[in-house]
Amino acid sequence: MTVLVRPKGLGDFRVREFRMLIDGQWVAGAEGRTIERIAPGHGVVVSRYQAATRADAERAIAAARRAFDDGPWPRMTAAERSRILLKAADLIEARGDELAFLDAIESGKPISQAKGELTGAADIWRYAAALARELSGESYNTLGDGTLGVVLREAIGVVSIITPWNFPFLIVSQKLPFALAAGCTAIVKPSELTSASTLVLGEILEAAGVPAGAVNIIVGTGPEAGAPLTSHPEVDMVSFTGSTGVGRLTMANAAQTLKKVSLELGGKNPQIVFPDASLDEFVDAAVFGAYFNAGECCNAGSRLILHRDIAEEVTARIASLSAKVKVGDPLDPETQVGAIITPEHLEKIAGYISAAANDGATIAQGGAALDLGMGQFMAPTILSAVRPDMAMAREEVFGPVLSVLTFETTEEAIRTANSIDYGLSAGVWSRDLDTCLTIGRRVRAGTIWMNTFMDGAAELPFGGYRQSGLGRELGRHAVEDYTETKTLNMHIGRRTN
Ligand code: TXE
Repeated sequence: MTVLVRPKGLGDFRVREFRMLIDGQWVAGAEGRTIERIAPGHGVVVSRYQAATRADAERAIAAARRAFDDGPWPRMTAAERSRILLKAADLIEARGDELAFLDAIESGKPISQAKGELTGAADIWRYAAALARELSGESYNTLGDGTLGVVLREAIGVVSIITPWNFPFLIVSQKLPFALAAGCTAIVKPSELTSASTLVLGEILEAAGVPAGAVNIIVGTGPEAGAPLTSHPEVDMVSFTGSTGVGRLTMANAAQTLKKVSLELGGKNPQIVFPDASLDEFVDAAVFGAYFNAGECCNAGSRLILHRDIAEEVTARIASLSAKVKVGDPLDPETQVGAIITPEHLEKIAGYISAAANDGATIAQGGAALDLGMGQFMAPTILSAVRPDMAMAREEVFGPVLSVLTFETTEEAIRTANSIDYGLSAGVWSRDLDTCLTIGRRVRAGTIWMNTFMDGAAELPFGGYRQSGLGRELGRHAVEDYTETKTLNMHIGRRTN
């Protein structure tokens, strides 16, 4: 039996109304239309936004362009930009409870988890502030007499930042502070389902001293407000996190004017487990890795590849631990798995489960939606006897659903792990160093966890192979991603040949 935490409702909470931030002004959309967000865990409207049209997106792009071409932000010293980013980090922490609350009610994630994400996000802003002062180029005085070569790193210009609903504040924090550290200006479009915390970030950046127009934030649907940000000729780069399908569209749009694109897309991440692994630790990590953020996570460890000798025992242990996971009210501090983002998404998850069951998979735990009186919830689900060719084994379900596949030889495990279009992350569990390193080198994914899962740090690059994306976020080169390289080739003295 799943442990249920029934939502208590939002008490005297009042719907929050938000405007957009364009050129330092909090404005209504050109057409005055609004978007309402219904909280996935409580079933009531919690936020109302101004819906941006193409005209609003173009106004925001023009503001970011002016702020880049003529404004103070790109012309400040790195030390000045760094100081402002550090102030922003302090203000994020000061308003951390409010931001976490907004992310929890709009996305349905547990409040305890949202608070952890806010702490992590503030740390990323500080890391970007430190990197701002490290940005440097190269010089060559070895090119022959009288020649000096200098390689500069210049801000790439105007950056469009488009983010999804699953980690609203964390994902914008993986992009915007690095773009700002480089001296870029930006237009940010959060998901229309979870825009509140990003709009509050706009207030924070104003208070920290980011000049008008350097960061513009618009809210709206993808086709209306997002698409212009990916195709407009005055945008120099697009940094996108979301589905692989929209990532592909973004790249095609950006190709019209050959913009740089950075894409963080989907994943269907394998965890390969050998019989010599510490199974106690693995079972804990498997449950956490699969159900964290209700599985609405590009890094979800949703594809277990278990050695045949331990498959039955491990599946039974995971099923029994899964039954103890507390599912329900995102605002209850005890909750471990919150609500599903929309009713349509819940249906999509249920559809994947029934298709797999019809195709021969066995539901070892869960398998159905949970009626908690308000909002939409899904029971943590485990499917065993999943074959590598099933959609359940290959596609991103984006729900609390774990598939169990099996292997006999290391080669077979590697082949299964690499057999899909994604390559975001993977895990390997074994006490044998050779085994871990063999998997670590041969599985094609951007992050390989060994005897752990889902740990991260601002210092460690994050991103995917193949259709999981293009480019890396975080890590010490993160600011460089938002730059162009310029060569100054100089002759010293009189040129004689
Ligand atoms: O993502 P979208 P959605 C996956 C996951 C999920 C599915 C759909 O499988 O079930 O994607 O989620 C904006 N031009 N991931 O629909 O549509 C959109 O408004 C420009 C994986 O939310 O990709 C939002 O701001 N922008 C993922 C952002 O793109 C457009 C995280 C992402 O929306 C646009 C989220 C367009 N034509 C979902 N259409 C991960 N890897 O973490 C939409 N957008």
